[in-house]
Amino acid sequence: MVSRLILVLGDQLSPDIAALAGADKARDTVMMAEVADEARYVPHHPKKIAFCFAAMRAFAEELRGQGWHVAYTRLDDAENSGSISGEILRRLEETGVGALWYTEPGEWRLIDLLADLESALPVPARMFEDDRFLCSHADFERWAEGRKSLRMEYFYRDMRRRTGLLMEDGAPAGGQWNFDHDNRKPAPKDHEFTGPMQFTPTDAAKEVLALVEDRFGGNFGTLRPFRLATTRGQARRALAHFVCRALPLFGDYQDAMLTGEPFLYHSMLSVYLNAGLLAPLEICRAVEDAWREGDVPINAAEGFIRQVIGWREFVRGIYFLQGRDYPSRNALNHQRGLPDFYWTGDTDMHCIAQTVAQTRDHAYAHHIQRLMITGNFALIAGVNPAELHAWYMAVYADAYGWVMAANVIGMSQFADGGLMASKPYVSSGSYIDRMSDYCKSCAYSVRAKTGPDACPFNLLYWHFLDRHRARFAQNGRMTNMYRTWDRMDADRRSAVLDGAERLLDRLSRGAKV
Ligand code: FAD
Ligand code: DLZ
Ligand code: SF4
Repeated sequence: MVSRLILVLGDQLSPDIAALAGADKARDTVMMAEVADEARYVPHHPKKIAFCFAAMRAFAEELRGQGWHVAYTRLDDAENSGSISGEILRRLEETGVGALWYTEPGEWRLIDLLADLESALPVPARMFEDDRFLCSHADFERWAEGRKSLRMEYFYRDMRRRTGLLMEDGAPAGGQWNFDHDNRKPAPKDHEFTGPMQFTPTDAAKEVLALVEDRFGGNFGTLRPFRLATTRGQARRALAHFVCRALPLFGDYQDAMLTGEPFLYHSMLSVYLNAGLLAPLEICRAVEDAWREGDVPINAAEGFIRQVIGWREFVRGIYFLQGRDYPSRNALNHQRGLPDFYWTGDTDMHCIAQTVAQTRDHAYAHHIQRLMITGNFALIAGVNPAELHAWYMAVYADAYGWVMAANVIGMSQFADGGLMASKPYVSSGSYIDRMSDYCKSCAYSVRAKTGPDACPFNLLYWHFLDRHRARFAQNGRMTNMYRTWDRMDADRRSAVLDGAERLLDRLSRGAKV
């Protein structure tokens, strides 16, 4: 019988990952490698690199505990070749095994790299589909076939039926599929947030922190304090903590934003889920159980489960369905460079300064901050979507190609021309004012629509609509926006557009905005 080398990547830390499922502990060798190429292909936030390496080391120990033979390369090992392909070749030679098995990576970049490598390998290779997702490539292709536009809501209903989550006698629990209209409460006052569970770094994580500080300390983002879970056991405790402490109000305040409160009632579980420390059904069942026990309301349970079996699976489906060029699409032909304040936080716009500061400190921002603060600003200012995509890839601990592309290119920037969003997610400052307390402490006035202290979101929002009129004026979901703009008197409209032009000019010159 041929023995095999089983490659496990840094976001494949699940004991039942497909390539391991059919392998044999007695004969096969698992290989894992911390390599410079993966740590540097974008300038990842140091917390992401530390999380990845510490969780990889913990997973290698978990596998050894189960009786696997694991060949593990540390970043600072003298013989480390620096790349996944180099490490595969080295381990093949060292072990003399007869085949390479691996699970499909979550990015075309690595899929192509491994496919190219196959022809140079001395042994046959086999790639297994990543079945940790609830919707396979074939299922998504079947669902998408023949549809002109891809809308998450219909996909989500299929996923509910398929998984049976929150279903009663074939019908959605609570009598409706979606409780989003209950989930738009503005920023709560006088709440005390416990936030996600925090962990003292394990000894293995402490070693990694020193390594990352030394090698990647210059990247954007603060490494310490480091409070993330790095083992499966810790991640499960973080899940239990979320279900008990935050989930009951998750739905109500899902879209809210507050100064100095990065997490509110969000779970911060994406980092564990995307790396394989938790599984999607595991967390959805925990949420459903809490609802069945009467501990959480239906709008919270449904809202959360929709994100996981709906949005998460949907954005992955689009990434793989649309192919390699998807992240470089630019349907609105936006060419502006990413403003420096995305890295420095040095802006008078309090909403952006807050979002960037907590991104720097936690490698985290919640969905509405990503979509309606940094994403919205980039879209109305006309930032190049590929540059923005690269920024999101670098700064968030949960960032991987399969999940980022449709969120940035499709949902946030409308750069796929409306394949996944029926209208662009743009708003003026009034939406931000309604959902947050940011505007109260801002140098700009959210109420001012023109003049030097006018909120930049107010100016750029109308500028965006005006410059893209040919594309959007006929969009039924945007007619009210254009009606409001057209009803404004002509002097006011030109004052808004002039103000926006001046602001864009300041951005182009790198002046503080
Ligand atoms: P919660 O609010 O607690 O939500 C629960 C879970 O639902 C999350 O853990 C996540 O697994 C899932 N989820 C929710 N929304 C989405 C979504 N739109 N796509 C995929 N999963 C979702 N999510 C990532 O996991 N990685 C990314 O790189 C990423 N980049 C994003 C970029 C932009 C521009 C936008 C608008 C969204 C992005 N998201 C990304 C989706 C979402 O913002 C994050 O999943 C969420 O903020 C993670 O925090 P949380 O675990 O506290 O989420
Ligand atoms: C994100 C990441 C980092 C920072 N480092 C490694 C690494 O050294 N070795 C590894 O196997 N994986 C790493 N990863 C995760 C990969 O980049 C990830 O598998 C791909 O982005 C595909 O999703
Ligand atoms: Fe942001 Fe405008 Fe509010 Fe300032 S006034 S915080 S720029 S939305």
